[in-house]
Amino acid sequence: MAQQKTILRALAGETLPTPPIWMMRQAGRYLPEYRATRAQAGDFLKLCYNPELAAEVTLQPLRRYDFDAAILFADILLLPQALGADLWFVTGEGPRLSTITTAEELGRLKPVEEIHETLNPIYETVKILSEELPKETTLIGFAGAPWTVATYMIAGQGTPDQGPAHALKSANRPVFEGIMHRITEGTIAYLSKQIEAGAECVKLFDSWAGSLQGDDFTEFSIKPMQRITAALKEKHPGIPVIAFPRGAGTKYIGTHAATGADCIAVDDGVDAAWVAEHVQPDGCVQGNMKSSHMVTGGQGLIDETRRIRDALSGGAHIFNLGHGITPDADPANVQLMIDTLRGA
Ligand code: 1CP
Repeated sequence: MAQQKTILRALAGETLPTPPIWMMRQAGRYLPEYRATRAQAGDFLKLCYNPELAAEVTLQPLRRYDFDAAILFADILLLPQALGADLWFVTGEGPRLSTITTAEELGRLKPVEEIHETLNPIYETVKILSEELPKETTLIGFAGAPWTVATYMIAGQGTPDQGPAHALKSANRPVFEGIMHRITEGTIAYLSKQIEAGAECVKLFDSWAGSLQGDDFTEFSIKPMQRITAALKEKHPGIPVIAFPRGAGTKYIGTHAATGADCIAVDDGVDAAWVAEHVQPDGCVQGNMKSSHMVTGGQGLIDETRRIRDALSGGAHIFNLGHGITPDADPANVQLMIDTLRGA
């Protein structure tokens, strides 16, 4: 039977009359119903590990908006936790992890086969969603790309310039590469299980790819994503992969071929017309509306939605933001974006 789901058609390279749409962090703090369910769960991590409630928050934005995809509600830092790192969230500040910077600490990480003991509830969430989602909605699974996950495991928290990870890369290359290798293999195992549980597409978030310069970008952003993509496609033929090397700038050119991904997600640091000329000829692209329009709304939002849609109308495109929607966004602006995209 011919593929009917719009997201999967775009991922296969089809140019659609109107691009399908979903939104990074579509389940999140800008929605009052999300905040209520998180309170019911107790905290963010309890919400991630509660399959019924995680499925519920995944579905919440779909009740409000006619999005074409749902993204599993989880976090990229659950894999480090499954590998044995301590993980907690400080309210108002963000994630904290125990750090891995020495051979001894690397040696204490759990083997990849043991991650599922921690991650089984996530696969259960995927299973629930694959049963409950409307038939036209695509279910997206995800993980962090190895470089981005490594930056958190090495620093123990988010960092403005990923300094600690860059420092370890220079000071102790074997330990740095050992961490990258363990994350890469763990990500393949984690995403394989998500696919077996019902994810129809997976996305790799390399949120901090932009701080990798020169050969490092190829070695530590592109190559690990290529290895994961190839392994997943070998195990699950035809599974579409979205790669998001955020902040790549001109290095977005050629990333479809270099990663093997079906779609490249682009942030808002590159112009849609430039993306149409230099990236989209190689395959589907996703993005790249500024998240701030979800706060400010109005004619600016309308003009930008049309501009990006029209600039990328000559090829396969999934409409999305360039990064996640922020907690201060107005839910009404999301509806305005969808109406504008599908209207004149
Ligand atoms: O208080 C809360 O409710 C926590 C806020 C929150 C949410 C809603 C965090 C903490 N994670 C999430 C969910 C989440 N994270 C999803 C769910 C699906 C969706 O709706 O999109 C996804 C895909 C992520 C991915 C993620 N987590 C990334 C990659 C994408 C990106 O935003 O760059 C990163 C870097 C993280 C780490 C993380 N988790 C949470 C925060 C606040 C952060 C960033 C911390 C930092 O760098 O300081």
